[in-house]
Amino acid sequence: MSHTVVKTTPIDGQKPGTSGLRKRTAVFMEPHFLENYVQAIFDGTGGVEGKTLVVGGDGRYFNDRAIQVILRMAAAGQAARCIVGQGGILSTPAASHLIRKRGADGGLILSASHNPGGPDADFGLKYNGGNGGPASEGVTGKIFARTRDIEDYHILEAQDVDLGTLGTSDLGGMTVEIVDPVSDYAEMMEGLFDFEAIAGLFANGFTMRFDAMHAVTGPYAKAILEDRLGAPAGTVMNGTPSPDFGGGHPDPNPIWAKALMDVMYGDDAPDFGAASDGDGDRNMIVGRGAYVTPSDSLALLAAKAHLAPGYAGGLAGVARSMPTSGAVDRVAEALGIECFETPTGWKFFGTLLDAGKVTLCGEESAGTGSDHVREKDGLWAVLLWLNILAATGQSVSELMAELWSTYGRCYYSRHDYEDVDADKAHAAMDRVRGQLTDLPGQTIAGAIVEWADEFSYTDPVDGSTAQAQGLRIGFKGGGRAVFRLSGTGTVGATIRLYLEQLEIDPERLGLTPEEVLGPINAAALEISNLKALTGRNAPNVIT
Ligand code: VG1
Ligand code: CO
Repeated sequence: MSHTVVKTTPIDGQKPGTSGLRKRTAVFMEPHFLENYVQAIFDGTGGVEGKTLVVGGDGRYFNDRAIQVILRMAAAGQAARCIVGQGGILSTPAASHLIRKRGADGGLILSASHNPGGPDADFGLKYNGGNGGPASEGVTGKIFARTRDIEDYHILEAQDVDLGTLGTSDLGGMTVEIVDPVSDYAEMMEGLFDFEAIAGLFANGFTMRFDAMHAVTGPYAKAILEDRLGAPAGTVMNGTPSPDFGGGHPDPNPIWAKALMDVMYGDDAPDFGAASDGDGDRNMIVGRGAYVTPSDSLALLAAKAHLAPGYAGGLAGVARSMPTSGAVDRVAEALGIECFETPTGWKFFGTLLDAGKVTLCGEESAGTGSDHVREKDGLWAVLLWLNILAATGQSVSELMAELWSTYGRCYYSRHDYEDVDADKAHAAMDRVRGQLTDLPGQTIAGAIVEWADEFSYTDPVDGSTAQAQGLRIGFKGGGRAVFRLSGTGTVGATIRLYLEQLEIDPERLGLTPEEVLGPINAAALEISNLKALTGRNAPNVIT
């Protein structure tokens, strides 16, 4: 086997501060592109010589080919060992767990998360550090810098590794270890939750549907829900990972998981429904005829986590991303624990989790997790919900009604304006930014602005800072609108408008989000002049 040094030129790498690189699959498949990025990751993290890496992905198109390249490059870089999920499969939370459990130096996770997959869709690659979490801003900065001055990459010339057979083999002096992607993860879940109580639910006729959306959680959900917990076969739908996710969009929200929503709002709806995304880190929770917003789910889990054995000692603290609603803040206050507000993106939770300051954290984008790994974890959230349902004997609707009557209800909605021309998107943001100091005190479309600012963050653990993390407008009466540009899109710019309104009046707990959020949406649109500036009359996706 010979080791080749290939001359190459810089690529259009990841944006600094984002965890990983997402591009069109065709771009990743261009000659040398993937190789350049992998070399940039290796160089940006100080080389791989003697290191142990975890490698796996969500099974999307090009997953297997890319893993072969990564293995040959890791061997050329003299890595000691690569631990690879069988068939190239590892969900993001399972990869995070494996890095931690095996004491690996880091991991490469192949996924574009909830973005569609296939030759004409998206591919992605991200690097997680030794704590199992997304690379810090410092590390992503070094990787990005390398993508800009890269001159060559190193690769071994070798036959493909058999990814389908468990066990170890040698690749140019590096050990390749193929492991079952599910078993370690399932074992960890069994340690956190009362599997007997959850199995008891199913044994007594409790019904559930889990929509794996043709993505990576299928094998995990079948192994845990059906095989270990005894849920009847068919509980897991769309459970076989497919390279293009069955032609769908593996984003667990009421729009893209419509098949599940139809079941949950139809006749004979099961007791409980859930879905997960492409790489298994997001979750959607829905009761019979009762969709739970991710912000409310985080609040409910914070209020009831102590009912699960893994959290019986209570929570050290909680954290939410800035655009996530304040529902969890109210629970934290009642529990007498601290609630941290971080910028969007899981990496900001990492330092808080590592320092033991928080136990639970979450984002409005359907990500919830805890200190058991350093990524958000879709199935974990589903199992914690099941544990709570089993322990309380209440239904999803009853639990939500109780949450709202105790803490008030944070009506919430996110409006996404996708694939907007980048200049136009920035113009709309600039227009809002330019008014921040003048807005307080003004009445706009009938809503009175109380405060407005641009969110910046100083990490309470390591003192690092993050600027320009979203434009916020607070209204009299507990309303809030936030404007943010997405960092994960692959085409054009996506403007996210996050709307929230707290209601504590018992008479106003059963309204629709549209009724309640209409006034602040109108005010936000007037302030930004979004429609005129972007030429968009309505958001593409409302969640
Ligand atoms: C989106 C979400 C954010 C999430 C990120 C990664 O980012 O808003 O909350 O952390 O995706 O999720 P953005 O920049 O597009 O708003 V996933 O499931 O890709 O790992
Ligand atoms: Co994801």
